[in-house]
Amino acid sequence: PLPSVQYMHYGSTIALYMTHSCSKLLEERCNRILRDMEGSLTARDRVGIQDFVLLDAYTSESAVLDNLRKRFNENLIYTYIGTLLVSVNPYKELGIYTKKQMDIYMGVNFFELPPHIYALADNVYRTMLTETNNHFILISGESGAGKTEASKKILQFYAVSCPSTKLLDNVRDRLLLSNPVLEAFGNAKTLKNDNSSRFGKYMDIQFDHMGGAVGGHILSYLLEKSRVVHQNHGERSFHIFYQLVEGGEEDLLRWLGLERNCQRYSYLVQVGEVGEVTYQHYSNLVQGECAKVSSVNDKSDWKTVRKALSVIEFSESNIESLFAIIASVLHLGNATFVADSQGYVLSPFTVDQAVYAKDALAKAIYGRTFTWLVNELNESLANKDSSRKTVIGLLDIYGFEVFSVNSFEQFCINYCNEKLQQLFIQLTLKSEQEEYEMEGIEWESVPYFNNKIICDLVEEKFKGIISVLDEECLRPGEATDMTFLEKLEEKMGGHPHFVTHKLADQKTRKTLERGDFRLLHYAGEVTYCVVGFLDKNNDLLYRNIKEVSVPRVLAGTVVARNLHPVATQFKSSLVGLTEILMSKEPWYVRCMKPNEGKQPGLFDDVLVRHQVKYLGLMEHLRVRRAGFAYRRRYEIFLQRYKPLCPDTWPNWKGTAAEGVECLIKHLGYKPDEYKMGRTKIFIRHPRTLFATEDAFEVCKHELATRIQAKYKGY
Ligand code: AD9
Ligand code: MG
Repeated sequence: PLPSVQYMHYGSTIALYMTHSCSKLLEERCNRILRDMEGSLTARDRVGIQDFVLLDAYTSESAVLDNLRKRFNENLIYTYIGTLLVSVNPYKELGIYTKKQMDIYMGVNFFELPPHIYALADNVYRTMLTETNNHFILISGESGAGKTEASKKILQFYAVSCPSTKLLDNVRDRLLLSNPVLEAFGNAKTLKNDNSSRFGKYMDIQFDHMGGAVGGHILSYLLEKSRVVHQNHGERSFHIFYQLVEGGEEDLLRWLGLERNCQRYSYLVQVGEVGEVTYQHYSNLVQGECAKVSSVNDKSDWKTVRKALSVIEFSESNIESLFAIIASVLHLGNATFVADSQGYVLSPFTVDQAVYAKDALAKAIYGRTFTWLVNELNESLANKDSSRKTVIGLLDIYGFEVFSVNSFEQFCINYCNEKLQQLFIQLTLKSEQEEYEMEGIEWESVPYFNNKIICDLVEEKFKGIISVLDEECLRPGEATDMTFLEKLEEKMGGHPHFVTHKLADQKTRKTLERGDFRLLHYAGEVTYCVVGFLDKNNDLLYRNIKEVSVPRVLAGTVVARNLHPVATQFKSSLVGLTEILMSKEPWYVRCMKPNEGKQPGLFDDVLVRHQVKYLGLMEHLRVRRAGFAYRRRYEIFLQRYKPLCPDTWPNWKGTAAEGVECLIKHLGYKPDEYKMGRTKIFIRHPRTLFATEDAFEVCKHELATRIQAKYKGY
């Protein structure tokens, strides 16, 4: 028979004991774990504890911080809070993502090995298979904390660990290669991160009932298009432009009329700061330096992207068109306008209007190309077979960010993070505690900061900042960014999370300009400069550019009214996303940044403490510690485990709750290990459930042996 391995947490020490006799292999496995654990016990002072739930001083922020620091200094970047994974960006290669590591984590109980992103990925995968339901992994943290890397590690783990056939390998390659393509077109160097996601990404990986990855689907959220025509000092445009110029083959560049020199393209050369109206700058070619990024190799990335596009089966003609479009954006950026009616195309625009129209066109072209690209990827990842599938969704969005000047883009990005924090709160702190209440489980509630107040401030119908912005956008010619700000002051004055120069007290006023508004986000204060808000929310193209089929440029600067302002569209897409997520089982990865300098080995206490605070880790820990790791409806629990007790097997006549009561009595659950709710059983520690699962495995095994013996000789 199979052995049962149980782990007991006595306070913070871990003991392991075995019941049943073991096979050699399992004995070795157990001994290895024992050795590791003994080692980790003596080394505890040095390497900290791998699950915060086991921390003696679990209510102390300093103790949590100490534990994180200890582990970080030992290159142990992962720590659990129950099944939630905390990850601290090491900013260096750790050699912990090898095939060998993947093998170690495959199919092993979650708490048996040191915390790892692979352990989480494996646990989600196996839960999906046993429970045949859908899951999602919410990866959050501020810009540069390691979300995108985490999502790639998870995808790679599935690619290696899932069953393999020729057909499935094809899907696997496409899933993996969609990443470099999307990153090339949707990521860029910012001051926070050399490979910063400038769009939100939600990716479903679809599995068949055998656990094979059979398809995928990507949803993308609000790409930061303005980056195409303007980047802040020290930042870059999307990677693909540099990849093409630096890495593109001679023939290709000749065909596209491009020179191998980023400096020749005004869209790739930094100009001004956000908020400055610098249209005239664009007309002067070659401004300043084009940001070179030491951690990014455009040439080799070009090769990867080029190859990926072929594997994903983009046709050669589509690939050519794609690069022609990218080149056309660069060429467009170099177009200049002069106020002279002699020669030249005659246009009713002023120079500024012409430049504005040009930039709008460039942004529109790039934005639509990106949408097209995502559609093509989805086409290629689509699973044509209609059999029942379960999915694991990966959510990797742009993280919370604060720059010295923040604009409409940061407003949208930070609002998105606010929404995800709200989702996290709802799913963990709020619903968890409400469930105990509903189930009649005695519970001392844990207070937490609910950021709903900030979400409402931004998105509330008729009242929120987005509504005010939309209203102003409906008054072209009259409304300006400043009238927008005044309206905000009128409506939001007195709100505890909103302040402007006019509304502020004397001390705060000194830190604000007249054109600023400041939001107190859950993750910290951000001061937004209103310049450009109306314009970016409208995202208008001059109508005559939209209708380029009209042969002549028509007189007048009529603009098409945008019936779907950007922020409102974004808001609805986030509502849609929340609905998608709410229908699935959640798992969390909370990523943290150890320092602002992208430095390995540097643990900035103040910075990390701040993240521990706003990520709600302390509250989560308290709820976890006091709460129950596992809960199941009586019917489901009984159905699965009833073979373990002669009284419940094969059929139980009474209510499901009574059946469960009888079953767990037989299994010897101690009173403090579980609680019976109105409709569910709550189990405090995973180990209790593991023991039951192990017993179930033994039982299945015995049953199979008996059946085999019975039919021997038939
Ligand atoms: V943003 O919100 O998209 O701006 P992310 O996605 O949170 O941000 P990202 O995953 O891109 O951050 O990580 C930033 C950089 O940190 C990476 O480019 C790596 O250089 C580095 N990083 C992150 N995670 C790891 C890791 N597990 N091991 C080594 C890492 N380096
Ligand atoms: Mg990212």
